[in-house]
Order: sequence, then structure tokens, then C-alpha cells
Amino acid sequence: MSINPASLESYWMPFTANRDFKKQPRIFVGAEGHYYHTADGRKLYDAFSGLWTSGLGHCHPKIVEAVQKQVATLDYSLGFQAGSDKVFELSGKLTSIAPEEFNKVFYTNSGSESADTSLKIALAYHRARGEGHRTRLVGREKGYHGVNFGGMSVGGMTPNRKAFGASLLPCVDHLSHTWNPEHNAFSRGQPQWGMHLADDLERLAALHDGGNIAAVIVEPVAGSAGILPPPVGYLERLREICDKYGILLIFDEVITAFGRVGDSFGAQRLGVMPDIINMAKGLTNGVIPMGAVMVRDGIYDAFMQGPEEAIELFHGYTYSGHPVAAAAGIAAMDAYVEEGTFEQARSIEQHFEDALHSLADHPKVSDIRNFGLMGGIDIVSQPEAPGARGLEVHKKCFWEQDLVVRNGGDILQFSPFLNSRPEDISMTFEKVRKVLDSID
Ligand code: PXG
Repeated sequence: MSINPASLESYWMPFTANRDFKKQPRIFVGAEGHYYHTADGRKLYDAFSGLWTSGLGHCHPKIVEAVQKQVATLDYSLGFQAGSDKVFELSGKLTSIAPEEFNKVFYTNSGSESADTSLKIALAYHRARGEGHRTRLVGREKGYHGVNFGGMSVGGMTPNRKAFGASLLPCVDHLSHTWNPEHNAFSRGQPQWGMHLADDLERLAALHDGGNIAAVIVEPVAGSAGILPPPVGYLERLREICDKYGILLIFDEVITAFGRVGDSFGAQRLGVMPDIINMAKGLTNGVIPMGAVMVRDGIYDAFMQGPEEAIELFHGYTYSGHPVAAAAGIAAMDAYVEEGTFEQARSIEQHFEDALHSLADHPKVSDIRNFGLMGGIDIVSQPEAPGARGLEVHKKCFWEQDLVVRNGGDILQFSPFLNSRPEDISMTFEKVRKVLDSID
């Protein structure tokens, strides 16, 4: 079955070089376990587990069954002033695997919506406590918090911001990012250098008066920027400064939650507790769009004042807590626990790190970083065409190696399945080496 040319042209693809793609489209028609299927019968190994989404593998039978059952039982439920049984059940499961002090969940449909929701909760929380002057938000260079206006404003990915610069939120500052190849190239896990960069927050607090800052948002391990693990001591220092000035610390765990770094959340693995945790992707194993924002004890309570019949937070989406997504979420949470997925992920981390860093000697490679089951390889850019080599590697892996590898510009990103077989991880990097050998 091939796509007819008119249909091919009808679709404006996201984050895609549309014209280039449509010359030689890469289209999947099915998936199972660790493989994608194409219409001409090829099976491609997925080295990115969806888009950081599908750690348990594609079409997990328990999730498929739960979704099929739910869609035929309660397809949609009013979510305002009412709710489905499934969304309450999922909330209980989520809080049971979260850090102890996280006991309330608010639902969204994506990581971008989680980012904006968390910023709104932070601003409204301070206001509810009589600190409405805390209006400033702090993000970080190279941070990625999705594509909505709040997330873009605190995010620090230049290409996502440049067309919208004049319309981004005011009152936003950015900490500097933590990648400096002079000091931390080819780090394995958390780099030793860079903790002092957290003092940027102290500098901003001095400039604006710490009492005016509402929240700081960071990814515990920056993902889209090419996997930048936090320097040793960095997150602890951010936490300390937030405590000193009464600033809320938001961890965007859209990538790092649900086993990607060997625990339920990065907060647990890294031993630093934020005030708010954002999630999406692995919440349903990527099966149905769903995101969520969890808050630590005390935040929800601050809103629970005034008349009991009054809505406490004017925020929500038509699809917040959608029952089919919630059913997928419940099945995913059950699978994570029953299959010991997070422990399994941790048990293959060392093999993954060694396989990833085996490419360090390649002349086309300029840096490699990893944490948990997140890995990034920088390839040397073509002088006049940044990003061209990365895309070429992606395409060659697809057409010549039956391998799906994600490139963000000239950075190759790896997100192996949480239940990967070590030999498949080795195979991935052997194939990537072959492709790197074959490019100009
Ligand atoms: N926060 C983080 C930390 C993310 O990684 C989002 C928010 C936005 O989520 P939605 O669901 O709105 O897309 C993300 C998304 C990549 C890549 O190549 C990663 C994302 C999106 C696109 C590409 O690493 N993550």
C-alpha cells in the first residue's frame, strides 16, 4: 500500500523537513515490540523507542487490551465537575510510585501543556498565598519545555524561539546551560564540572530580588538539547537557592519519568526533590496522548480556600484525564510494576553506556553524553550545512540498516527500550558506526 501523492502533499508534518521528506517518505504502517513495520514488509529496529515514549515496546498487549476495552465502555467522560472511574484510579497509581510528598495530579494532553500548566500553577500558588508579586519565571538555555507560549518562553532552544521572539512571555530569565566541552566532553553520567553554574540563580535573585521569582523550571537531564546530564551537585545547589528565596522548583520530567533514568522519576534517581513534576510520554507508554503535573504536599492545599462551591483553579482541557488515555496509563503503570521495568532499565545502563561510548574514537564524533538510558552523540557538522550530516545518518540508518535513529540537527539521540536486550544495544551502535564510516 503506497500513499497517493496528493495525500502525501496534504500533510504538513511537525518538526520535519517537509520537502526533503516527501521526495523519499519514511512511513510506518505497523509496530510490534521493538520494531516498526513498513508497507513493503521491512522491519526496522527502533533505537529511539517511539519519541522517548514507548519504553515497554510497541503495542504492549496489556495496554492494547485496556484501550480496546475502555473505548467500548466509556469513550469520553465529562471531566469538569464530573470524572471517569479510570482517572481516579490512575491518580492513585501515579502517586504510589511518586516521591512520598507528591499526592496530587492534574492532567493535560502533552508535555507542552504540562509545561504551561506547571507555570500557571506556580504563579497562581504564590497569588493564593498573598505573594502575587512573584511573577518572574526562570528557565535555562538549551532547555526544552514544548512549543506552547509558556514553555517556549522559559525554554532555551534557539530554533524554537527565533520566529516568535517578540511574542514570548515577559519577565523570564534563563540560567546558563551546563554543556562546556572544554570541561565536560565525553562525560559518562553526571559530569564532575559545572555545579557552580547553578549559582546563576543566586545572581538572578540578586538582580530581581529573589522575592519576585515564582519558579525555576529545568529538565533534570536536558533531553532535546542532546542529553545534558546535570553536573554533580548542580541540582542540589538549585534546590538550596530555591529554598533560600521561596522559589518553586519545577522538574520537567517528560523524558526522565517512568524508568528512563532507572527509577519512577528522575527526582528519585538523582535524589533532589522539586516542588512540581511534569510528565507525559511514558505515562501511557506513548499509546494515547496524555500529560500530567504533580505537586508536592501543600501546593494543592494553598488553593483550597474560599467557598467550597467555587472553582479553585481556572484551568483544564476538554480532554484532561480522558478515560481511554487513563486506561492506557493504568495498564502502563501496572506493566512497569509487574515487569520490574525500572530495575530492568537500570540493569542495562552500563552496557548502554559502554556501547554508546564505543564510538568515541570515530573521527566524525566530537562528544558523547549519557545518563540512565538516554544517550547523545555529537557529530562534526559539515562546514556550511549544520544539521545535514545528522539527517543523512538518520536516513542512511533507515534505508540501509533497518534502524530508526533520531537526529536533532547534528546530534544523534538514543532512547533504547527499557527492556532492551543487550545484543540489540550493541547492534545499534555497530550499525551507527557503519553509517558514520560511509558518510562524507
Ligand atoms: N518537555 C520536555 C522535557 C520534552 O522533552 C516536551 C516538554 C513537550 O512535549 P510534547 O508532548 O508537547 O511534544 C518535551 C518533548 C527530541 C524531541 O528529539 C523531544 C521532544 C519533542 C520533540 C523532539 O528529543 N520532547
